[in-house]
Amino acid sequence: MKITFCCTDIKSGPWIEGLRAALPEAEVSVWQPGDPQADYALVWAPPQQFMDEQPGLKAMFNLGAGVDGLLRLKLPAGAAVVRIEDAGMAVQMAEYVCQAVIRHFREIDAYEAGMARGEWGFRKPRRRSDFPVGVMGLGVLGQRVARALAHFEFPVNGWSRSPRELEGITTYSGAQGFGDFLGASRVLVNLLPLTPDTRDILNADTFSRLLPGAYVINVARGDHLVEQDLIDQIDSGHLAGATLDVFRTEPLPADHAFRRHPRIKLTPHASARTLREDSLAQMIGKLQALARGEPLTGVVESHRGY
Ligand code: NDP
Ligand code: OXD
Repeated sequence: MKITFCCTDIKSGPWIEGLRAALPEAEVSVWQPGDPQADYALVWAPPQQFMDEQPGLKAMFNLGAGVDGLLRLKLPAGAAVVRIEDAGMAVQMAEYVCQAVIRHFREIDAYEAGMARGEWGFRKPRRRSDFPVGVMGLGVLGQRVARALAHFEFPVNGWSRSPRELEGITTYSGAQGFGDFLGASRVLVNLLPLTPDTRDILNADTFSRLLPGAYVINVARGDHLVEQDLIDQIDSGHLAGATLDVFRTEPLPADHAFRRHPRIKLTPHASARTLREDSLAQMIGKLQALARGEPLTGVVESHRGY
């Protein structure tokens, strides 16, 4: 079996070593233009030239959960696209979203600012029931996040493309369920994949349907969010603020308006990192399953875009 590695901005050494140690019979190399045909590839943001030169790939393993970057390319016709399913990302996402929700709900910023001014004082406790959280996307990450929020006793709503039943979560689905989902939510968490249906979904119309004083958390993709709509709705007071981990342009330009907005909190696409050991173990298990002719989970359905 020949495996090639074509990942932008990722140090190849430890991945190659891990593959060679687990699959000693495989030929593993870092892709160079002009290389012979491989059977399988590990990819992250590969160039179109890679796809053009590897038409016989049987499967590509994406080094992330989101495949929007890959599906923008013209892919080899027979290659399955396999994405990371959890592999340590879901718990990170749950931690990140819970801290953002709790920080907002408990008014930690205001307490910290008061302490920095030399004050000592209490704020009136807010009612959890006044902060229902809506999670857009109930896949591997969204479900974990919804469950973690429910553990902290927030009322949790979830929205997905097809109907889903999750204990303790009020679920909505499809375009027909979107309005009711938004109208029942005061904190909106985005964990959708980026597809033609979901691009720009965090826009003025969506925000206007949330409960007043809503808070937005975008941890999926920057292209989900219409940036100026977010700023306008925060400045108008309809939204209380936002936590953003992903951006239309990454790295986020140093002079971007988000950087100096007092009600927007930013992190550099760090909410759930790809963990090498966990991800390698998952990919190696799937390569072995493929070699045995077994079916895989996590295979992207390109007609859906995720
Ligand atoms: P999954 O594919 O497991 O889940 C996707 C969910 O979105 C499913 O519930 C799906 O519905 C729902 N969905 C898709 N399209 C629509 C639509 N048009 N309307 C309503 N619901 C829709 O993905 P993951 O949970 O693994 O990952 C989600 C995203 O998180 C990734 O695509 C990526 O963009 C982002 N991500 C961000 C990271 C970061 O560090 N910031 C790290 C990792 C991922 P259904 O259940 O019906 O299929
Ligand atoms: C991913 C990501 O999709 O890192 O895994 O954003």
